[in-house]
Amino acid sequence: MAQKITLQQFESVFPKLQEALLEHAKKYNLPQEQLDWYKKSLEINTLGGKCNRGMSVPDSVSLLLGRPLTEEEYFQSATLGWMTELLQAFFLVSDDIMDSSITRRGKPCWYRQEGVGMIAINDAFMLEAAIYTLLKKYFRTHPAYVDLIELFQETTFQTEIGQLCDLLTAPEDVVNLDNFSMEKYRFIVIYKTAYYSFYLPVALALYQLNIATPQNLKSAEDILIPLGEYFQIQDDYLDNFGLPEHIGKIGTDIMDNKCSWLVNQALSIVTPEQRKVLEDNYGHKDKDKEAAVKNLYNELQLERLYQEYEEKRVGEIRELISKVDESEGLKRGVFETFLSKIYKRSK
Ligand code: DMA
Ligand code: MG
Ligand code: MG
Ligand code: MG
Repeated sequence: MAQKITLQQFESVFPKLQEALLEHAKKYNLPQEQLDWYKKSLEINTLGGKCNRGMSVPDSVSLLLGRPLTEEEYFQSATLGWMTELLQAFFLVSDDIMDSSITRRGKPCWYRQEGVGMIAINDAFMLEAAIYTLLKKYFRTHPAYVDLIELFQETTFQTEIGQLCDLLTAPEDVVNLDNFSMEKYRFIVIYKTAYYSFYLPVALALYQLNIATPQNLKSAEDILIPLGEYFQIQDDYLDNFGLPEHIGKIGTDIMDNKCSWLVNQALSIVTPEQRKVLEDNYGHKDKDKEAAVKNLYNELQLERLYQEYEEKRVGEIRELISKVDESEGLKRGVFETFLSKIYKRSK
């Protein structure tokens, strides 16, 4: 039987990795002040989240093996898990600057913390670099070392093209609702979220066990990308309908002129008068205009529309999971676990 790890077990690996990263920086005689800064950035930006992505690496490895992990297997998979959390930290620090966000994980965004400001840009780069420092230290002799490096690099690029499309579709001060479409939306969310959040952890698990093949990677991708798309639709829904106390962040999509799932749904059902409300109020850094859009979303009953969508989509994903060919080394449980962690989430 596979064994699920707890957040506490997962977090207990972090200090060792942090120590390895600081030791690496010390080799360059980095002065104490900068070492302390790096340590603090690693802690604040990498810890304090749900760790769904990171923990899914050891969980997937255990499910694939069908038994609890040995200490060595656990350490390796948790280390790969923490690398996905570092990648996420790198994306979130930069995403919050680009989205002018206010809070993250219930605290001010890193770039808004005292004395940080645009130093956060360099901190983001250092969080990314930490992935490769750890890969080299712990996986240099692993048969899949090159595959692991390439996977992190490719996933990073995929996320960056998703972010590029997200940002270019949401220009500041030029609101053109004709720019939005569900087709563009799908591209944005598949690249900015689905690859790094869903495909990456499972691909890492397959590589760790040396059982990755073009076939099983493709089968995993075929389910994990729709799962990731559903996850980002939840994120967009929660941006407006979620509680900041639950999601740890304050929604900014309306003011940021984002090509969000909600605005696309609204556009598909509005009357000409309601469309005018969107045209006049969407995409401005103005609380009253934001409130007007929120009122319209309520009038259009987008909350109900989302709940209907969720039921339909989850049914389709369950169907996909039921068809997984386990003879390729995959296990349905890997995908079921992902789905059960996010179904009807409120945070
Ligand atoms: C998430 O987009 C994508 C990345 C790569 C962080 P988002 O801006 O909707 O995320 P959040 O709502 O967490 O700021
Ligand atoms: Mg954001
Ligand atoms: Mg963003
Ligand atoms: Mg969001």
